[in-house]
Amino acid sequence: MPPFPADIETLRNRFHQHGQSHVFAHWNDLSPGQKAKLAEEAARIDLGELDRLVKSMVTSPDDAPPPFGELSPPGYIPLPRHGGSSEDWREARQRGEEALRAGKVAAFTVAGGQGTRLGFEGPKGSFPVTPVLGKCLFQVFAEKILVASQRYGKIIPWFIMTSPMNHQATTDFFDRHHFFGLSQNQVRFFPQGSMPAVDSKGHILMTAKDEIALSPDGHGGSLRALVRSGAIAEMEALGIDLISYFQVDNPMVRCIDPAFIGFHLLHDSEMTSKMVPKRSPDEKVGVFATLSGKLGVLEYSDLPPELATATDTDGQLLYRAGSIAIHLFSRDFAARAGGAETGTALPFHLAHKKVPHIGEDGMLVNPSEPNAHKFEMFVFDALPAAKNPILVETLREEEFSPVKNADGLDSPETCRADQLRLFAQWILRAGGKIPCDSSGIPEFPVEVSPFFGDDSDSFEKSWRDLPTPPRLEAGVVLGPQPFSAP
Ligand code: UD2
Repeated sequence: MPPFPADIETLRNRFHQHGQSHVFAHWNDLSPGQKAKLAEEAARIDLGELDRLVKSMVTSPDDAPPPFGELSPPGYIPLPRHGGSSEDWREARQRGEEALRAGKVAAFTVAGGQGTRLGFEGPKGSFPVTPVLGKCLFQVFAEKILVASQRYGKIIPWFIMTSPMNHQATTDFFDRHHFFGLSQNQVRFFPQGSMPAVDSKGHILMTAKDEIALSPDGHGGSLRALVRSGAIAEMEALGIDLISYFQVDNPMVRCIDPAFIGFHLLHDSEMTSKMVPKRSPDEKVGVFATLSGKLGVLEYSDLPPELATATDTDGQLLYRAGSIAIHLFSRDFAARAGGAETGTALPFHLAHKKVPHIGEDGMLVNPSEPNAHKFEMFVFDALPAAKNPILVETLREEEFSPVKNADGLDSPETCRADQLRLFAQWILRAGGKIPCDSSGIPEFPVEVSPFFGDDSDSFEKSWRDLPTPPRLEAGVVLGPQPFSAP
């Protein structure tokens, strides 16, 4: 509960002691409702943490430490078609299936981002993505999780991290759509933390007299939010040992992947990540690298160009292991990295952004240049602390096509094309016929429901079970549609 009105003096004093009293500069002009709102926002800020971050990163940053120590390309488990052992993949799959049948796995989606680049009002998970029915991202994940729950005979709980800014809108959306066929208690929502934006002197920016410039604390905030929200404790009570982590922006992700889970278990790993070979040196994904002996991720902007373009003897990019933000966490490790015992374990990164704010006179200033520092944690920074972290290859065309931008790369249009290509591939591999252009996109849109197939093998099985091959034409949807698209 917000500390208003009883504790308001204590709260204001605290802000005063930390040199942030301007947050309450317009207090006397505010209505009771506005006062309550501001007090509630202010009470959420950890001023001690903010002081430390401002000092070390904004006002007197340490003499730039080298961004990384000794760097080398990491090993990974390749797919059988790229030289991996089919026997190892089979064994991993079986091991993962055992864990699923034993009810050890939960799905976890980070959906707290603001989706600014897409320019979509509302939680990003409510964005329509599938090529015929226009199902939204949340519905796609819900159906995949439902299919996996049925396949392995165990309810797979789904944890969804929202942010304070979109929490209510997200839970309302699920309510309106009857949880897309999942049972309501299979899904848990919790908001991540937020951080205030500060100016170059470390002063908290205000977007209005009653509003602090807050933004979510990054997807790395998911680990501490898992701990602080009680989600980790709940998982423990449910007997969940493994957390299958993915971002809300990628409808092609295998939310539940037995081989991925199996490799994690077989290697006694605490954190396992998927990689795809980078498309080109300048593709905007982080790369996995061994940094001073530890596996980690370097953001694309931090990889020096000479390393980004370096090739090995086969002519492949040396640093090709692109991070597509799909990870598997052991629950105990997530609890540790989320700071259950030691406080925040992940470092913060600084972003320099334009943030509209009010001046001393209370008038809104729209900056033309970046004026604000924002603090964010990245979930992949947990990797170096994990025991036996490993990388497992996956195919981009099967598992990665995020919706990030309104147009161009990683947009609704590219994501639609990638889904269509994958559906056409499944149809062709199963022996069906569908005319496609030279890039593999079918000449008319079709859609495959996860209930019919969520990968090539399950698709082929359903296809074979059909009494007669279906007539494929524009707008055909293969599989039952128990829930209408929002
Ligand atoms: C991220 C990775 C990039 C690559 C790419 C794959 C970083 C810094 N970069 O790029 O290397 O793996 O994804 O798609 O991570 N989110 C929250 N809370 C937040 C911030 C983000 O839940 O406070 C979620 C957001 O809803 C989305 C995901 O995290 O699902 C990705 O966030 P992003 O769009 O900021 O990451 P991006 O595209 O820069």
